[in-house]
Amino acid sequence: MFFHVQQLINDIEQDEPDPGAANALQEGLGGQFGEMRTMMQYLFQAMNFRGPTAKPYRDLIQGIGTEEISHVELIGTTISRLLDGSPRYSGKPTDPVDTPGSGGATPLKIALTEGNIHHYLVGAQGALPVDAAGNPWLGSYVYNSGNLVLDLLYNLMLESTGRLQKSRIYEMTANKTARSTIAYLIVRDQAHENAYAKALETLGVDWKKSLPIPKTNAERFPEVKKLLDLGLQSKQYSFDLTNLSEAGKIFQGMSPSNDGTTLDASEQAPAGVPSVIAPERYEEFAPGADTELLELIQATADMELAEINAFYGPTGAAPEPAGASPRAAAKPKSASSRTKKTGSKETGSKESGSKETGSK
Ligand code: MN3
Repeated sequence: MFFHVQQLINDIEQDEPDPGAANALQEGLGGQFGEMRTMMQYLFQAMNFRGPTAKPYRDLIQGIGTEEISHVELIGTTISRLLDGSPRYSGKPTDPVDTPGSGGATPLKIALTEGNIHHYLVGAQGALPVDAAGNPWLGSYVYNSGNLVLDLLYNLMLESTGRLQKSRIYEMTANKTARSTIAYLIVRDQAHENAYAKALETLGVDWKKSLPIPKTNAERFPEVKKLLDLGLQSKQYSFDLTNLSEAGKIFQGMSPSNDGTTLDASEQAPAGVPSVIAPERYEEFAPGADTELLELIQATADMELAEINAFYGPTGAAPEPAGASPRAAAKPKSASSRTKKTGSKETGSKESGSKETGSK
């Protein structure tokens, strides 16, 4: 089962709205080689996995699949941020998106000329499960043959293509909001390339000099360089609260990327950053609350909440999983200190306040 932490896996930098960049990022979310596919492909491969002795490979795929859920969340949130407020954007007069109908009778006029009209017409300045050409995400993208070597080969191809496309998107936009997320995903794609390449190495493949794909650590992208200096291309997290993952048996030793680094699977999860709720957008009727509804919403927000004992891990005495090793003793690694900090009330109201008054 899955838990959710009210944090984003990486920080999204603040910058101007940019509907064109938002649409380019849709390929990284709902495209054939996007985050929705990596998430679904690895989760299906993990669910359908066969061969109990191959558990380390299942755990590796499962752990990466779990990370991909957070990548979907990160890139989707980034697209929303790039779109949010773009119709009434009034920043630099030279900016090409500075042609809103703000204050006039057509506040959503921007939808006719910038990016994807569905971002304004179907959604309310938010991400959609489609690619950059508007094609809906397809379940048939998911590859799961049940043959371990074939599945690992496809996964390596998927990460490499994702990384190639993100490197191209990086070169399409200088927007800091877009680039902060693209850079992070380029580096994490490389970590996952390393993971699948290493898994194939254990099965007899010798990569020699083919990796990474594309054949660069992308250090010439400054945002990527920063993350490489932190070694993020050589880490894989377990995302495992039960301490049962054996993925570290595979993700260790020298990196197949030939960058002189050692693979490290010792961390449960990255620290993450607080997530905030986007402000209301009146021109989209979102969330569309009038005075009466707002009073009811406020009344709910003001209600007393039962105290939940918040910590990372299952609450009750969990049944021992079949075939579990003695390591199975569930031991949540992080305690309550982290979960309580980001109250939704607090961050929600702060965000809508600051955005609406237009600090731009
Ligand atoms: Mn990913």
